[in-house]
Amino acid sequence: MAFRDRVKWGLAAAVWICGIALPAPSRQPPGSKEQAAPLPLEKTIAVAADAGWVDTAIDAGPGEEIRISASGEINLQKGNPDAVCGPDGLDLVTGDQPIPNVNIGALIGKLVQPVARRVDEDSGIEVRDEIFVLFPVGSGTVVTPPFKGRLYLGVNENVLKDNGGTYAVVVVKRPA
Ligand SMILES: [Ca+2]
Repeated sequence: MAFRDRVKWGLAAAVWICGIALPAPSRQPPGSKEQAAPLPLEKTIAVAADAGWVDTAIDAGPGEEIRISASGEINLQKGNPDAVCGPDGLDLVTGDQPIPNVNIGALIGKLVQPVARRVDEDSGIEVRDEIFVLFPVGSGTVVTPPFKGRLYLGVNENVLKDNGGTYAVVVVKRPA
């Protein structure tokens, strides 16, 4: 258990290091004091259709605004040309997807705030208690987080392992 935890933290640290190492666009000349407000954070994230929830490594909370736009095409059932869709999903609502009233295959988001971690005494499995909110994204949306949390992105479908393709998603976070 302890080793697994260390590995997880190690991966998380590596992601942050990559994020810092990326060249950041400089939009103001050195020494300029006109733009004191923090620059918006912008990130491009690949959401593979078979990946489940993808951690954007973006934390946000009240007072901030998250703009999300998406493009690309996925297949909800490899080999079936009728199951190809874009970020708005297929024009089909089955009621058996993470957000029941949103098109199957659409890009969706989840804001997660961890509450506690505990180990189940019987199974030995680590259980994470969390509060979260799901919201539709589609090809684009603007979200004002109701609480502080981590942003995840995924596909509005429950059977993911037969999926193919990837959505390209751009997330911009700035003060609301
Ligand atoms: Ca599927």
